[in-house]
Amino acid sequence: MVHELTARGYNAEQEAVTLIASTDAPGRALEAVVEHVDDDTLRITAADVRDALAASRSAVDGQNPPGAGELVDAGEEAERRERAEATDAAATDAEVGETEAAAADAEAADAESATDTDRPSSARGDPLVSTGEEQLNRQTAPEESVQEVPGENGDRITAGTGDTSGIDAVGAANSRSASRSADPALRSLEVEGDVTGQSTGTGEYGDFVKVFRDRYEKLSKQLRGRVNHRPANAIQSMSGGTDAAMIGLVNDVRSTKSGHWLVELEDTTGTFPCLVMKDREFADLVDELLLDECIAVEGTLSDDAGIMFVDSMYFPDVPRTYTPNTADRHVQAALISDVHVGSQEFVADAWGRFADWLHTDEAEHVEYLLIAGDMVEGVGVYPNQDEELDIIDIYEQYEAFSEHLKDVPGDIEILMIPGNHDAVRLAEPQPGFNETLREIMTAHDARITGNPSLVTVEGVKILMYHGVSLDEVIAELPAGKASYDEPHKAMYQLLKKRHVAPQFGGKTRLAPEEKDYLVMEQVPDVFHTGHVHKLGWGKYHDVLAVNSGCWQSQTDFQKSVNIDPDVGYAPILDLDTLDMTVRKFI
Ligand code: D5M
Ligand code: FE
Ligand code: ZN
Repeated sequence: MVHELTARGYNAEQEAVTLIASTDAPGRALEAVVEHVDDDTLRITAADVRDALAASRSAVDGQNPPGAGELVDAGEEAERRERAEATDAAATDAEVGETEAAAADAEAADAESATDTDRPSSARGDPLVSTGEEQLNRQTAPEESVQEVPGENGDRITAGTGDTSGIDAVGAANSRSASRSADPALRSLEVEGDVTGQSTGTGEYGDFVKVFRDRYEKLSKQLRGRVNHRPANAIQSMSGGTDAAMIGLVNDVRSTKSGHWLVELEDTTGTFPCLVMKDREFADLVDELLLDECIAVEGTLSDDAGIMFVDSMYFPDVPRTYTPNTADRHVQAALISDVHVGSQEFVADAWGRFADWLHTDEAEHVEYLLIAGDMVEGVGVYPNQDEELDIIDIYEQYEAFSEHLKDVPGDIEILMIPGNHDAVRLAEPQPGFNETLREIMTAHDARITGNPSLVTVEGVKILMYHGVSLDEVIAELPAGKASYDEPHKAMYQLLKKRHVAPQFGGKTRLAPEEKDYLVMEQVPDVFHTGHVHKLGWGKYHDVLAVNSGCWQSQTDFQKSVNIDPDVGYAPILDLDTLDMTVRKFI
């Protein structure tokens, strides 16, 4: 929205942006506003927007496109269910068939109710309009003051690395910020490695060959400088007792009768068996191996040249000397995931507090919101999931999600990738949402890219990946190396393997493409995942790994398997220092 306005040569008050974004057809509302303001206007104010919307109302009244009507209806319905107790005048005002013009009305009703002391605080998010002014009104109305809910707005956890024990809860000031003061022109956000629109795979055998060749190409390049490797077919014809090295994908890992490990490696020419003796100091690295990851080994061939005795093992890894990039100014990004709108367990009130906090002075440097998948609960994702659905229609779920997104200040840049609950193909890499879903979510102008995507925000490379493979890493590795309580350690493993989902054929479904989008060709500065619904962060060779928790309280399934989710946290990342603060909204 802000970009659209600047592209047309306008500056805008934050409230004006929020007002436009909160209408059901922001694109049209924006056009109406731009048409309405005087030619010499440079800065669009909230009053301009209200005038324009009111003026356009008479013009469009009675000739609403049916789509817009449905959208309002669904949004309102969702809102009603979530805030069943909210029955204020503005909400009932929002009848089916109203367009953005009606938003001005609802907004006006809202302004009137500022002095209405009976107004329930749950009316925070009017179905059509959630404005800065409304938030201001809340502050001035004593019965709705934040003191009623002490500490809930942005409790602060200081971020050490990897240690969530040092929780430091600090009450947050809650003053309103008029707008993000920084010049939007300072912002930059670029996306690489996004499969959206590039998918060519047909699932044929040849595609699988291609994608594994590409994986091998890219990852072996990382290892080539470290060993003097030979292809498998060359090693096969070497004489016994010679030194050898090979780079390959792990094809098989077996323990031998005497407790040693036989690791079979495969490259483009064949396979070769490599034996890791149980008493070698690196033998426990075998525990970390996942099938199809790429490693290098060095060793000596047996007398009959049929096997290699491994002396050292290498992973593509992040160089220990890696120095992360940082932004040139003090600016922050909120990293969240797993919103799960449409689930009965979606915590709408915590989300509301988070969105409210984003409007405060304290959050004035938060200029980006990055969401790592599972926007909605989806339909038919797991057996018996329907029993816990609040919204059963997938499109209505996205409409409701879109409504919640409108609570986020209009001048925050949003980027999101899909997860396994979202309505895109399950196999990874997952393309970004299709046109229909994008249409539903246009209100906030969010960038939508694939899972995974490498997002460079003001110079900081943030690898966003939903995280389905984390389940597998946690299942396969010993608890000390990866667990649900320390999801960032599972992320360290992926960084070490330089691949977001190494193991093929398990829980993680892979779609073969021309190239392997799941390889980390570049070292990210920040690795951001979700999926396991646990909060955890820490640094691996100076790369910050963050798993961002969720906005869904424990489901029946999670209860049955003892998953205790971390709900309602928002990790806030300083892009200039890569320090992180976690805020709690529950
Ligand atoms: O998954 C959230 C976490 O819970 C993730 O670690 C998978 C696990 N999970 C949740 N439901 C199931 C079922 N039914 N089977 C297996 N694993 C499950 P999310 O996909 O984000 O809901
Ligand atoms: Fe999830
Ligand atoms: Zn998930």
